[in-house]
Amino acid sequence: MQTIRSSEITPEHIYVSRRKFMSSASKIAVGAAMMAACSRQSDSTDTSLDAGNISTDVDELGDSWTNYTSIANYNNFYEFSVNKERVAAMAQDFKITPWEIDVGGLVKNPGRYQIENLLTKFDQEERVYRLRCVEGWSMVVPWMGFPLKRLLDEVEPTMNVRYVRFETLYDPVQLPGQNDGWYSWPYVEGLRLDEAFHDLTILATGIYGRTLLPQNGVPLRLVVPWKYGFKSIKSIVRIDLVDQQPVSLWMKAAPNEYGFYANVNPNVHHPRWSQDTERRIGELGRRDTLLFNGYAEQVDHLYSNMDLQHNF
Ligand SMILES: Nc1nc2c(c(=O)[nH]1)N[C@H]1C(S)=C(S)[C@@H](COP(=O)(O)O)O[C@H]1N2
Ligand SMILES: [Mo]
Repeated sequence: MQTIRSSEITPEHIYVSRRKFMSSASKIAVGAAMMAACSRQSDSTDTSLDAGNISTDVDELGDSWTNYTSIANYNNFYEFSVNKERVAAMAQDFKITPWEIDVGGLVKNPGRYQIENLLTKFDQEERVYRLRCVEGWSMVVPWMGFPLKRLLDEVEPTMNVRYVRFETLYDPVQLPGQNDGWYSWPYVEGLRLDEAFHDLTILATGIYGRTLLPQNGVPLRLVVPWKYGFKSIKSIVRIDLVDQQPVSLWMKAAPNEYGFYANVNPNVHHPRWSQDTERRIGELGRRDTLLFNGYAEQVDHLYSNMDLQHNF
């Protein structure tokens, strides 16, 4: 990580909301974590044993926030590299200005949004969520962002809408992984409309009160905390409201391994490995994986009439 004064890289709106956020009870914890994050010039790839780990705050289950260095250096972003520990370095020069997001499809008010306008239009709030990768590791991430439903309300979905489809930037010059013919680019993901409108579903714009780093999906990425991490598509340029279930990049790559729903579920195993347990980054050993990643109370009503073995 480069040492840059955060005031140089943080747009004003996030800086302001961070100040608001830092005047809360977690002021000291966040301050300490940010100082740790900013002072450490680390290219360390060892994310499991970090002597400088300052996770002084916890989520609603009492789990410590994953340290900023790990969140910033252990990434899945195949457009840059399939090697998690190389993504951060490869993404450093990712150019995102200007960045526009088209929101359209079966809507009354399709729109093209400049990222700056989205950031000022919607209050940015902090959401601390567990992120569970389908590969069997997890983190606790203090995101900044806003509920996806705010944006969807703006464009006014029509009666026929049943799903939302998301697309990452397609730019094989900047995103060299997109020259890999194994996958069908650009990265595409989808949600059912009720999942998209759920309050837990956010568009994230920051982490630890700071702007997102390129490797985390700058300037805008989806976060759906009860689903496997691959649903949380990065660097979004298009959002369409549609009537057909979208086919994601992962469904195309391996339909028997990656389903549309991708809910975190220890009772439904990946064909090649168990989903019973996970490795929490920064901890030794493994811990049990929770149904819907620990958000069952909030989301199980969405799936009450569904066979989750079949709709995996
Ligand atoms: N566009 C895009 N989005 C993506 C990915 C990707 O390769 N490309 N990887 C996904 C996977 S598998 C995970 S686990 C999370 C990782 O997010 P993080 O690197 O911010 O922790 O991003 C998801 N979003
Ligand atoms: Mo993942």
